[in-house]
Amino acid sequence: MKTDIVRRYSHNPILSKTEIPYPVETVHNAAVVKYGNEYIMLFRSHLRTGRSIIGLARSPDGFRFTADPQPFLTPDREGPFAAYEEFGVEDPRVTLVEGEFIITYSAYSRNGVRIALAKTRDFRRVERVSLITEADYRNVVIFPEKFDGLYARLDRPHSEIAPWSIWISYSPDLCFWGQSQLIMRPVQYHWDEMKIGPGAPPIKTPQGWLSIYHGVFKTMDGSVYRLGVALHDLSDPAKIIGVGDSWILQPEDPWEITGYVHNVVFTCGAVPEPDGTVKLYWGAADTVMCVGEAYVSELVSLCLDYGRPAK
Ligand code: BMA
Repeated sequence: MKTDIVRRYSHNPILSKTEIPYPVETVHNAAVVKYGNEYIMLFRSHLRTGRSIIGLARSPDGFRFTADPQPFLTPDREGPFAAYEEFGVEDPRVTLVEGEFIITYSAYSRNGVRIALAKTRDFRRVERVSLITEADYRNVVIFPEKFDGLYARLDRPHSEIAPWSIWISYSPDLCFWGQSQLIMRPVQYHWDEMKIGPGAPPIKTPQGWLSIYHGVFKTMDGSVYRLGVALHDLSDPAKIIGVGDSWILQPEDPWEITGYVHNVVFTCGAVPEPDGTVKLYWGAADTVMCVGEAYVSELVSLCLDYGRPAK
């Protein structure tokens, strides 16, 4: 029996390579936001070179998406971003802050993986702003509100010494970031013991900021990517109020278990709805996009009632 707190949409997967009007091999790890009367999805696709680009799809209801005829963001060929996007652009996240959609994505190159930040107001013109990390950072999500006048982000540096943990940093202008602190670690012999990383940009709830993150567990058959939840203090997001002990989603459907990378559910976006539900989007096996629904209050309860330590 499936007891997931996230109820999968019955017509998953909702977007795959056959529906994209230009040649791609995968459709996964997508950000989704509401803009006007539409849901906008920015999705990652592998090309046949093995490198990735970012496409855009639109939907009237958050379930049925149609891709635009052209990709949305491909590696820059000149200018300051070009040297860092040579191997591709991956895993976008989008947050609406003060009327602007802020996009973060992984920029891959021979110099490592960095996070680039871009802005758009209309999902037609996009302006690259800054490369906001040095090498070996991934999974940057921006909070939708500022704290004491500063933007805040969660991210996940790579480190061979410390476990791969979630950090917070702040910025006055989206370019310069600091006051970094480690706020959440993987827990040993737990479903997230190998590494954790921010997933969807945090969602405001009366009890705190709800963060949906991914956790990885190493098995004899490779790594398994699952999703979990954490709750951050409303006025001080560096403070974690609770972390759910159990995962909220794990690979179960055939397209989650088998694909480009087996046993992966990976989120870059979730859309809270006025009725108290959230639409959660995830890339399945790095191959197709899926959606499910959950009650925000149930995810919050999981953090508060069945917690594991944050650190
Ligand atoms: C991570 C990233 C994600 C990917 C996941 C599973 O390290 O590369 O983009 O979805 O692995 O392959």
